[in-house]
Amino acid sequence: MRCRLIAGTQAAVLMLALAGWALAEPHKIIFDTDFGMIPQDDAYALMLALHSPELEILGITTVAGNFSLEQGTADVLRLLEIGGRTEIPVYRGANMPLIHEAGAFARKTYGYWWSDAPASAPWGGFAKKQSEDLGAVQFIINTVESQPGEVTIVAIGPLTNVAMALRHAPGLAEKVKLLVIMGGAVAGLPDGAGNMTPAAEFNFWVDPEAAKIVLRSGISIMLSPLNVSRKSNMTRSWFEKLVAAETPFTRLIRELAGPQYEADPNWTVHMYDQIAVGSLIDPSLVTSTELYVDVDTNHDISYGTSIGGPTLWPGAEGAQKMAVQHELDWERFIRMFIERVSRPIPSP
Ligand SMILES: [Ca+2]
Repeated sequence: MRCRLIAGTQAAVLMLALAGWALAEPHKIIFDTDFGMIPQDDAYALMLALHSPELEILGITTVAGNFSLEQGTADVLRLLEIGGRTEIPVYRGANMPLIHEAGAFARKTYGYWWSDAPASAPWGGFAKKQSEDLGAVQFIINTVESQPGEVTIVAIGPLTNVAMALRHAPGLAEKVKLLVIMGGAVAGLPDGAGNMTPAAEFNFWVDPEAAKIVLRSGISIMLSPLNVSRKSNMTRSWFEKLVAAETPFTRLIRELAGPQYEADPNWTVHMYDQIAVGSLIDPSLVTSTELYVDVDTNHDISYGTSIGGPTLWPGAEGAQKMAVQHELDWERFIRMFIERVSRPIPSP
């Protein structure tokens, strides 16, 4: 009996040691986001990141994209409050793309990146938590330079903040451990049509010049384009599993995303930023191909379009190779996502 107890204790100690080893080196990440409250994908992606011990969020940087900078910042502060994670600092970034000015098309189609309206109150009211005085670009520079080779940037909005950091701090690209980007659509792989124009994806289209600077910078990149997003399928059945538990996050999801499923039982949505975060947590969830990827910055019919190919082509000199995701183990991904997002949130 005593031997069994000792063996059991040793096994427990070994398991704890292994668990400790597995969690010993989480990815230190900067979470760069054009945030929007649920049902926006950035909010789901942040919930997943907050509940993943493989990731340590050093700070959140906001950028104009889905919504204005002010709205995105107000919403992300509120989500951190709901999630009981107000210790994570939030830094306000670029409120406009580098060059792209909003024309009539931008104003009547998807996205409020151009808006200068004051932020509306998030679900449950404005957070007590405030953003930091330091700007997002300086935070990115300071953080990467103080820990060279250790910081991963997860960029799930237009790449304006990252491009500005690279421009202001020569040599920064070599000090970033990894850059995970949700952006682009690659026509050379299946499911590569755009979602903003026939060929351009939203994040890259909002700030094509920034995307081109970042993609050509020499940073090690994992690209999560629309090709892989389109392998996801968030049906009502999965949604009901997601909101089955009772937590502050699932209550928020039920209230803000539930009506879409109630109005149409066949409603389904893709996941975008969630997959970028998930692929960092567990790279085996996605299949990638190494391609050169570049962005068209000519102000004409293909503005903001990303193009990928296995070898360089005329005009793409200076483009770099990166891992381009295109296949997804959807069922394994969504089961992980649901289990993590619906985990209990400790009371404050
Ligand atoms: Ca986003």
